[in-house]
Amino acid sequence: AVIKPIVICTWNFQNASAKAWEVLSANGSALDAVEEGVKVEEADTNNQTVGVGGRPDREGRVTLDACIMDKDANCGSVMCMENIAHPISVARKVMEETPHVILAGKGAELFAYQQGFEKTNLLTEQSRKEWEEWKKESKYETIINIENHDTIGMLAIDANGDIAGACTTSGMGYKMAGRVGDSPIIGAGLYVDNEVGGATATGVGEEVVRTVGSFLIVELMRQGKSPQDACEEGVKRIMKKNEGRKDFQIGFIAVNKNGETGGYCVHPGFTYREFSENGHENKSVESFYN
Ligand code: SD4
Repeated sequence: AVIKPIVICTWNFQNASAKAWEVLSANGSALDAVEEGVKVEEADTNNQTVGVGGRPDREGRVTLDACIMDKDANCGSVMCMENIAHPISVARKVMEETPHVILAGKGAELFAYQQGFEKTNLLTEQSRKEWEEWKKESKYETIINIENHDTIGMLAIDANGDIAGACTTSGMGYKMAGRVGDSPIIGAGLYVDNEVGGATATGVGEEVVRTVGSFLIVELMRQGKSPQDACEEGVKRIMKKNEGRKDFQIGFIAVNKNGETGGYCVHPGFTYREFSENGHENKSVESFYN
């Protein structure tokens, strides 16, 4: 089969997918493409769900989660890390420079400094003000699709046909201190198997962790399901454990080895961005509820 590079990412992250496509079309690796791609969103201070500018936890601290996975099933992850602007790059360093897969909290931050990352204030004026406002009532609830973005999860296939993925988030706004979602957990927020394909998730992480969602979707593709059918089954598996519950959103996207893609979500509103030689498109996704 002819190999056609492709990149997809959760939500309509146009700049991030364009950056990844730039890397892929210059014959770069899928691994470089997903790292460079999601870094665009980590750096964007207007995006309050990823990287710098992300919403803080209840104590006012911005704590970031990210993971990355390559074609050889190497993976790296940082969770609950403060003061570092590009958690995805630290996750890649964990993968490449340590004997470990996950570094958490202060240990992850210390490792980042040792690798030459600079201390950065992640709390923007905007996010600080909104947190002050939130504190007045301290009412915690998850809100569906409020901004039409959330975690960025990205999957790419390069000119060699190799697959890599990355996932990065500031997690739920006003989460409890120390809370970790699905995004830095290999198998939950992201999974790549170079023989089969990859999957990644956005939305309420607790629900994705319960079913090890991304791993499930890749395994379903291994058994012969299309990326679309596998994503649908992934969401249905979650909804089976949450009968009647409507108060959370989850979106999955997936790509298989042939470059076919798919996505599915709980509530309408989730989209994914696809970039290939056929151009780019913001794809709307069917949902469990309508
Ligand atoms: C998480 N999937 O931490 C991420 C993003 C999120 O509401 O904040 N969801 O669960």
